[in-house]
Amino acid sequence: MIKRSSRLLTLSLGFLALSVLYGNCAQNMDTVTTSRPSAQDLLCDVNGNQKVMQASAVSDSDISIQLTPADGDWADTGSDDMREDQIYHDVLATEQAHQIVYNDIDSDFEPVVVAVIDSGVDFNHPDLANQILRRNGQVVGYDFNDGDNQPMDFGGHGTHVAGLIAAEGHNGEGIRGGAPEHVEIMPISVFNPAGGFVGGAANTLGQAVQFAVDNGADVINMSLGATVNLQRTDGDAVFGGLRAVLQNAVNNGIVVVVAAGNDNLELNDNVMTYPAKYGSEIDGVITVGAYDATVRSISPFSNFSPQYVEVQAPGSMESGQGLVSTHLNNSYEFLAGTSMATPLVSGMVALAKVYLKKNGINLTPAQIEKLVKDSSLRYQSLSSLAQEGRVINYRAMIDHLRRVYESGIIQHPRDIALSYGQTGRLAVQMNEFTSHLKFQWYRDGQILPEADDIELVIRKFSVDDIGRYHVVVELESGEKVESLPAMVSLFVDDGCP
Ligand SMILES: [Ca+2]
Ligand SMILES: [Ca+2]
Ligand SMILES: [Ca+2]
Repeated sequence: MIKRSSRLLTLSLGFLALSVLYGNCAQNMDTVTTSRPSAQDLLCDVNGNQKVMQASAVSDSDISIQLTPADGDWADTGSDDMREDQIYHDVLATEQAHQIVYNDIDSDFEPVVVAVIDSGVDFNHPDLANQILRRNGQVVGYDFNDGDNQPMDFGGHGTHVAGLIAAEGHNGEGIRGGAPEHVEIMPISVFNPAGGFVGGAANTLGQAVQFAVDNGADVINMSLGATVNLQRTDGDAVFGGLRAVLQNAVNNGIVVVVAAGNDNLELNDNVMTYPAKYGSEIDGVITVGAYDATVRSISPFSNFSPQYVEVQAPGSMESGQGLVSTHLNNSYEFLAGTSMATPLVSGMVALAKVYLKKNGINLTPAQIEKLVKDSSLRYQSLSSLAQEGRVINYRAMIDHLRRVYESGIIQHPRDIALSYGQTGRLAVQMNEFTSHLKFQWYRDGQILPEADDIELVIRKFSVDDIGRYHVVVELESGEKVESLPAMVSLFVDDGCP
């Protein structure tokens, strides 16, 4: 049965619970205004994203991003019958990333595990049942309310979040998640049926994160939090223990993705959301704000901060309408919130982890956070709302990962001109993910026997040194990468002053 509805959910379960606990401090804060991005926003994307996206602008109000359309199976929208309602996949170029990541992947690939710390997950939902982590037929998860290992959802929030991450793709049912294959959900329920945290929030969340660590999660999604008036409550005194728990998760190789909250407030010295605050303090914990993927401005409910919000992801469509995902009783609902933006980042991180695992590459959570940030688009108009106005994009992330990892060489040697007797240097710069390298330099195609370092130093330059140089780099995988050539020539003083 498919139920369609459309509504705005600006307060997610966890935020609602703690707003009550700490009082609503939103009353007299200024509301935020944003404008549409300028054409320049798109043209200034980082690190060659222009190769992926060509911005064309007629005017500031008429901007389109043109992407190479997906083809093959992943373009087949009919196989998930609500895919056409998932406009955010078009915005994020999700399926183009799927084509690259899922190409030539073994059917027995060991899945990447995303722990969803939330209201539980309906692990029998037809679009999720095959996407749940199970061992010996039992769901691997925990319910802190019942104290059992059956974290069945009662409110729908966690089920919605889980679907955005990993709803099954191409199964003739419903939607598809950001990482719809080879990713499994570990449901952990931390709420009571009234929507409050079980026990003390910091304590329960700490135990939930530890459960995820102990049971082999690769990613943790926390679409929850507490917004605290810092004038009245010392937030770090309440949640500081959670900071250590998150750091421990990162030390165990887990990327943690956290929602910025739905109070429409600027996070600063007066008001702060936890655990969102710890994103800016820990490399490997990522704090996510919501933007409206249709009009490319902040979602009307999202918290914002150029310091504490690290990236933005779609949290609403068309000025506040929700994103469609799985819900209770085999249904689908449209919900909006930073709770929805966060799992789109978790799904992207999970997809990156699938790609990395498939290729035998091991990145730390800090490196993955850097990848997410470096590959983000940057909208000038969002720069006061999130660090550098960053907005995630799946295709750009995978392209960035491939470019940085697979080429090996980030910077090729440059032409130099030397005077007689002078010393000169040629060098390549390798990406940070490549290790155990061998280098061999060549001049005019002839091997230079002792030039086997990342840098080639030419001492006491003479005419014999003139030529066309390149280096061959042998990667850990055994693959060899050849640099572009650089010319070494004689510097001629033309006599000018
Ligand atoms: Ca239960
Ligand atoms: Ca589906
Ligand atoms: Ca961070």
